[in-house]
Amino acid sequence: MLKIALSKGRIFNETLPLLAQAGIEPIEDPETSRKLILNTNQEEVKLVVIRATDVPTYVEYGATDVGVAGKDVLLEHGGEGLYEPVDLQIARCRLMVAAPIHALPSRGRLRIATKYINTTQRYYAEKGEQVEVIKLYGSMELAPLVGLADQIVDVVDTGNTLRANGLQAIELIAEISSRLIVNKATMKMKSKQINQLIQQLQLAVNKTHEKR
Ligand code: PRT
Ligand code: MG
Repeated sequence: MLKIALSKGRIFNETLPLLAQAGIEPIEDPETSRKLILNTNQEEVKLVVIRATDVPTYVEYGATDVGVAGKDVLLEHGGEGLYEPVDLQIARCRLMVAAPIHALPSRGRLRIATKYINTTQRYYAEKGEQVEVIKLYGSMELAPLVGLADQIVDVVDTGNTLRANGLQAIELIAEISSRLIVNKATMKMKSKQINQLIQQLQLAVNKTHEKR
């Protein structure tokens, strides 16, 4: 049995064509099915639908053998107990600091709202800057508009969400894409199956990018 953890939405949609090239195709559609464990064309392979931020936890504890997670989520989680053998080059975006377009220079300690508190604290510690980090669970763009924070740290794709809220990206923290992650014990115990999956996915990624 091989359990693969995926989150609904962009990661699921962009992983599917890569899995198909590795011979794995779900029989059920997660957008219409309420089931969280989906059967595939291979009796031995199941897809497990998990909240994006929970994927590293399921894989770390071996509840699922492998998973697909954004580098933003992995940086924040810390990645203990995990291998990260393939950059799937999907769900690409950038982790950025953003500020109001017409921000005045701030006096004193900057307040930064984000769901990426560990990554943000590490980033400013490395710069030697003292900031106050405020944990939010979503809609970070709102925080500067109502005076909760001076700036935010969030992932940015087109930048439309920032622009719509009078914000602009001012610093790049990291380029982000999604990775195949593998539980360290699984890598040993199911090495044949996992290595085959790694090879097939890497091949699928290479093919996708040759075409461009
Ligand atoms: O939605 P949920 O709270 O369940 O979890 P999630 O938001 O973490 O999941 P999901 O599926 O939205 O994102 C999964 C992964 O996709 C993230 O961990 C990133 O690695 C990656 N990714 C790529 C993105 C984006 N692009 C992206 N644009 N994740 C989020 N966004 C957000 C962005 O923060 C902004 O609010 O989408 C909004 C639109 O972006 P713009 O810049 O195009 O306007
Ligand atoms: Mg989302």
